[in-house]
Amino acid sequence: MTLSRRRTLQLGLGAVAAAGCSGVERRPVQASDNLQQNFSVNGQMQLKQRAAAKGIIYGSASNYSPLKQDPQFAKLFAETCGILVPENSLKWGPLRPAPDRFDFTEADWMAQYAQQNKLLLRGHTLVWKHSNPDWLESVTSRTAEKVLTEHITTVVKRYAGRMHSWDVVNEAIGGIPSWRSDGLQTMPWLTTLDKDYIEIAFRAAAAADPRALLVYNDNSVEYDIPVHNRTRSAILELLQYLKSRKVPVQALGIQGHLDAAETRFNANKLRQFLKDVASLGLKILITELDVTDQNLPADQTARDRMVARAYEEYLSVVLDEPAVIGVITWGISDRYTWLNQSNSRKDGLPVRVLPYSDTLTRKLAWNAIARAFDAAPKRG
Ligand code: 9MR
Repeated sequence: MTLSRRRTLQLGLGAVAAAGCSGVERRPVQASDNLQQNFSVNGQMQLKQRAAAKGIIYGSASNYSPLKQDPQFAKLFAETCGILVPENSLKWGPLRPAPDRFDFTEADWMAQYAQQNKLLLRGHTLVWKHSNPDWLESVTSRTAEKVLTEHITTVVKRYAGRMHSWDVVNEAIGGIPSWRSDGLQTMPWLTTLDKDYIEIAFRAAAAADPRALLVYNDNSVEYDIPVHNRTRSAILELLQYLKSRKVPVQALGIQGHLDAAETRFNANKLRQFLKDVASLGLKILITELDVTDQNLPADQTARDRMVARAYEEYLSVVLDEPAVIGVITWGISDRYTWLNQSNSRKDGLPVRVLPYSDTLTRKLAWNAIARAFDAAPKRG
């Protein structure tokens, strides 16, 4: 097994923790939990139009091959979304097969798809601990700053003027607890450059494209559980530190990998966190929203309702905060979702986690998202 493949598998475990299933016991979920809730939606507008009516951007991540090889999906994607995030094509792994080589084949195709379909484009991600090529392991403290800066400069310049925003640094803190008091997680750049890797990355990105919104993106902030409580504090401290050093970070990306079986959603704590972030002068984007149904009962009607409820409950809280300017789901259809691989169900039933089913029909999750946009206050 190659190192990158092993990393991808490990990611599944990290992401489960990120989704709030960090081994803490949960109340068993009842199929009858929310049968009274009404998910009715008025009118015919698509999600992107409902969001835009409130001054909010809605869109989704997608991999390259579904957009390239599945015309029915590609058409639905363009109808539904206002922004496209290449799910994997801009990560170091696909982009940097060798230290002296870049492969922009997939990313360029996706940028062109976005342009042809009048979608905004969002970059994910310039620094992450996963999906790195094996050769990155051999970068030393002596060369690290040069390697990191050259990568960011080349990639960001290539799409300069065409990127709405960039996830400059992804998941420096969220997920498994760190041994450091600042919460930063072990990864190659921390080993070679210590905390400075974050500042170096943001300054390089700003110099290469002064127009893109530069985002610090992270997970594990939604629930009232120890790991999420710690993550919220550590992210706030990091953002305060970066602002105090005039580092050009302009927004926080909150991934939003939710768990429909998690009952410890604390709206007040989340609202306070969003307010604290906004008070630093930062915008907020929900960047990877999805709702795992891994621990829900098998019954499809009940499952769809519980997933929908999690979407609506979460979005109705975050969209109340005016600093939240965009919502991106991590996929639009159950046909293509990482949760099919990483958080699949023990009973083997296909997951039902995104707004459209695997046959590309709307589910209650679609209604829930539409309702949250319809109810959101209009941005100024
Ligand atoms: O959905 C992505 C999956 O296809 C990849 O195999 C995986 C590893 O690169 O990354 C997944 O996306 C992750 C995102 O890049 C960062 N936050 C967590 C996402 C889900 O694991």
